[in-house]
Amino acid sequence: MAKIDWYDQFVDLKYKPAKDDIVVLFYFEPPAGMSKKESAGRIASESSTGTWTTLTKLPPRIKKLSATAFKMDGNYLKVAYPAGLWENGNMAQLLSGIAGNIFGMKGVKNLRLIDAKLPKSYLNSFKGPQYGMQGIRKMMGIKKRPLTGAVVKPKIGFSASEHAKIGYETWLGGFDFVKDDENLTSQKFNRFEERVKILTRLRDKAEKETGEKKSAFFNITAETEEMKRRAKLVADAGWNYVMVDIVVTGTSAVQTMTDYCRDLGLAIHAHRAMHASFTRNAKHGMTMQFLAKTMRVLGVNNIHTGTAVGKLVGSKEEVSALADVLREKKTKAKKNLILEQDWGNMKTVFPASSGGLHPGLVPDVMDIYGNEMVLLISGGIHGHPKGTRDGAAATMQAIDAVMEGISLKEKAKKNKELAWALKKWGHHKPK
Ligand code: CAP
Ligand code: MG
Repeated sequence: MAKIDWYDQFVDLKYKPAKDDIVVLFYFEPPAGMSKKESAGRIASESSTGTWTTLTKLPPRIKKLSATAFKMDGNYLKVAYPAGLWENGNMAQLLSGIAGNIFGMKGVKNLRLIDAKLPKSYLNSFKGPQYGMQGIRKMMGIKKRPLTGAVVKPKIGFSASEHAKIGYETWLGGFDFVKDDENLTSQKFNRFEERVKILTRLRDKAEKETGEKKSAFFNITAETEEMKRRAKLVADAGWNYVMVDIVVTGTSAVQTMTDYCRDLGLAIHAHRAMHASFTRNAKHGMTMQFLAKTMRVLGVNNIHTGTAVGKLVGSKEEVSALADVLREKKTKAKKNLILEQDWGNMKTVFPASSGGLHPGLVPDVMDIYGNEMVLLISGGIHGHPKGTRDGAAATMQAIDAVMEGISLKEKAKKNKELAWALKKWGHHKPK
């Protein structure tokens, strides 16, 4: 009786990956009644050239393009994918292969894509970030300290002029960026054009008064042609950043916008709203580490990476692994968290730490990230007893304290804004 399936041809525990193979690390659990080997064969087959049954016609090329499950270590599986499977420069196609049908197979009870090691030949088919962290620091005139920003809060509901005034207060308190929230775009009460126009005027005022470069992350999230229109409007008003919600807009829209913004001299701040729908479950979906890797390859300049101590999930280990993916020239492997990755000349990306932060938590976050990050404190400045400007000032004082190597308590003795912040929040870790 002819064999009904050929999954076993996609498993070879003696296989040594070729230099230009893409190697993917998965966490997997076979369903009851199926061996790990049978499940591994299904993963490698369905994400490359196979299907559920043996086929009558099979040109010799197929074997060369087929993936190989080559290493199993408990519930961790490595699969090697020949270079010929992938279209250079097409990130969406990579995801439709290694992060496509396989999540829905009955041949796995759980499956999580942890990381993929991209060979130079594939990596070089993408442009990556146009500025890198050093380029952004140069653009903003900030040599060492973390860059700072705040979302106007409540996240939705202010008019454009009310929004802009809070932004001005944020800048006068010493912050670098005023950020739109992920779900603020161009609603009736706060039209995008209006917001840009008023903030442009107040930016010039704030720069004159402070002598510092001030910027904003305008959320251009929309249909792609509309995103281009909004990006152009922002660039024409002399700004250097826009923000894109990279999960809800999608991989190809992000690829379009990084190219379009490159030509406009605009950096992209990547918000990751919706990521937790597939990154949060430790047994199924995809890690934030891999999502962050795809975004560095596509060329965003900052991306949200969590706080470990704030209101949103993400462990200290995951947060520091994420920082390694974004900031290193050669990312070292961390067992079952990230694979090694030689980034060649691809520039770096700022991790953005945000979510439930306030001045009292600045040392905790800087302990994880050091200075090379964008620190976003929003409710944690607008909720300051003396208002936004003092909230921002309190945060800058907390950053200074960490960089001077003194405690916040010590610093607060001569900095009343910080003292007020500690009086309200202390070291509170929001849930
Ligand atoms: C934070 C925030 C950010 C989250 C996103 C919010 O505000 O603006 O969107 O940080 O999460 O809407 O919650 P607060 P992440 O500072 O007031 O909490 O950074 O994990 O992607
Ligand atoms: Mg937000």
